[in-house]
Amino acid sequence: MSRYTILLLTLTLSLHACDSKKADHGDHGDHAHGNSNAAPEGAGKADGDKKGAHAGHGDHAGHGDHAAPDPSSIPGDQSGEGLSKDGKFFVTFTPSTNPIPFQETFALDVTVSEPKDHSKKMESVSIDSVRALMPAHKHGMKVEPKITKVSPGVFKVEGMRFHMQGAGDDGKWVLELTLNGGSDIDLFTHDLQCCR
Ligand SMILES: [Cu+2]
Repeated sequence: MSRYTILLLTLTLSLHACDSKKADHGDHGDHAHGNSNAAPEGAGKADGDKKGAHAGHGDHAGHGDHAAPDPSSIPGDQSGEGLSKDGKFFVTFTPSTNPIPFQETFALDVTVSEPKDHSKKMESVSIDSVRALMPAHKHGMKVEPKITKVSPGVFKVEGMRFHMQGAGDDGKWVLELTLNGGSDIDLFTHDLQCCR
């Protein structure tokens, strides 16, 4: 049996093992398959795949150990606020379903204000992108949120969905907004724990 076959078998077993888990692992399965198909030649590539498969398996194992976090570890109110990284903007956000539901689509109401006067909304600012990343697993969401400007400084971000959860850092998502004030671009990030 070639090493490649063994790798495939290992992947298949891993994926099967994960079928019984509560979390939605479709993305990991796809990745594993894509990698295998894309690298039919060379042990070097196979090593890369193996590494990737291991990382993936780590995620799955983690979920098996603690698929659902202790609900009391998730705040009842997951709205947040703070300055962007370079202090150019002050952001507040509130999830439409609060706390954020697991594997369900939700929206965010976002307000962008003057950094020195939070009661004053930013007149000319746009949100250029919204992402949410899971640092422990090095992936983002499987959906592309839609950003709508409601009024100056006020936005609705629809189509957010957290497809994985976990305890502690394993279940941490980082919300990331790219704010564009014309002459200033700045990032706003905020940790969100998933999910009750
Ligand atoms: Cu994840």
